[in-house]
Amino acid sequence: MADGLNMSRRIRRTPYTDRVEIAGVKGFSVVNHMLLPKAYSRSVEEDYWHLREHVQVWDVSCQRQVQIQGKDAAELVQLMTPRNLTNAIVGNCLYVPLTDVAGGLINDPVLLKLSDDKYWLSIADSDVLLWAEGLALGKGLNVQLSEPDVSPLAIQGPKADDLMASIFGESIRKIGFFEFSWVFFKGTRQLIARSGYSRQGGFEIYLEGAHLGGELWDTVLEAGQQYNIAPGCPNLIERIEGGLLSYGNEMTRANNPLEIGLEKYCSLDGTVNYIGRKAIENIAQKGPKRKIYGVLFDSPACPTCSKPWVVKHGEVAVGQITSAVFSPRLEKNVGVGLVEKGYWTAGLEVSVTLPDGQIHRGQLSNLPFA
Ligand code: THG
Repeated sequence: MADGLNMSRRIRRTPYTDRVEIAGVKGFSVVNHMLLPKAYSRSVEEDYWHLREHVQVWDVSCQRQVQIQGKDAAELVQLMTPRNLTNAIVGNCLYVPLTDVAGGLINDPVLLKLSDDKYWLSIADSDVLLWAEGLALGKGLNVQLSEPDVSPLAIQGPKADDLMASIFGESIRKIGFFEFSWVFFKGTRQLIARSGYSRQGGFEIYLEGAHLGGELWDTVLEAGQQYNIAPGCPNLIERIEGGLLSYGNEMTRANNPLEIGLEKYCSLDGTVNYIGRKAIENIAQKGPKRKIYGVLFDSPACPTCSKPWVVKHGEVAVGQITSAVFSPRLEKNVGVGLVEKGYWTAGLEVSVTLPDGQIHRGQLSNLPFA
């Protein structure tokens, strides 16, 4: 299998890529047509332990912002998500599923409310800007849509607070979970949120101004020396254990928010109008046919899940795994995927068939894994 990417201009570099290369990046993925570092010198297991103990800096510029601004901005944003945004206030980050008319998932971004008429959708891997453009055009909404020059840099791990306070001052400690505030960096105002794609705590700096990327990276790494900082990337082991879902893997447009555990972000009482409302209310009434579960299954360490793996209970196919990895902490493989109705019991005995034909014994688990 080819393991190199042909680096054309179409695969966009980030404001940090020069530094990421100097730091010894060993491979990339592509998200939103942009590079996402996937590994440096250490193994995914070494990175996992380091992330849980220290602090890491991640180039997550591929979490692109879709900026929605104008008189009808709030209306468009509410139209796009089942989550009730009535009480959202400036300074909030909100995890928002985006749905199509059938209730299928378009994306699962983080929404930032910058002002009453200005929002960012910090997106997972799909072309939300085009969807928003089409909606605005079709509905005749007065909005300006763009992809601003904003590139998030994540600072994740238990030492993130100390590191960030040493750079930006003690006030960053007061930022609440999924809230943002503003700091000054090289004479510019920058947004910092307490969020990120790990369960270890940390921040995301939404750097505005690509020309500042190198300086920000250097500042963070220099200040991070005393905290044993390392360059890293979203860690597959930590993400699966923590029950963080990945658009394109655990969910696509064939899935609805109710089956992937996002019902708490769906207004079902008809108080807000959004695309897919009828479909989602309908699914809620009947109950979803599938639900997301963890699967804990025996060694040896499984390979990368690049095609869903069948999960059986006895001889019956009851679901499929869409992401999996060996957890050195649980000393078993951890997987995540959809399970058919009738088999929704944590602890249920199952088997997982890997691409090489090997069958591993396992059991269903609630998410996140304990
Ligand atoms: N940070 C930012 N943008 C992103 C991601 C991110 N865009 C793409 C992708 N990640 C979106 N996916 C998720 C999934 C889960 C969470 C964030 C982004 C998450 N959710 C909180 C939780 O599960 O505890 C819920 C917060 C809430 O209540 O609103 O952390 O990582 N910028």
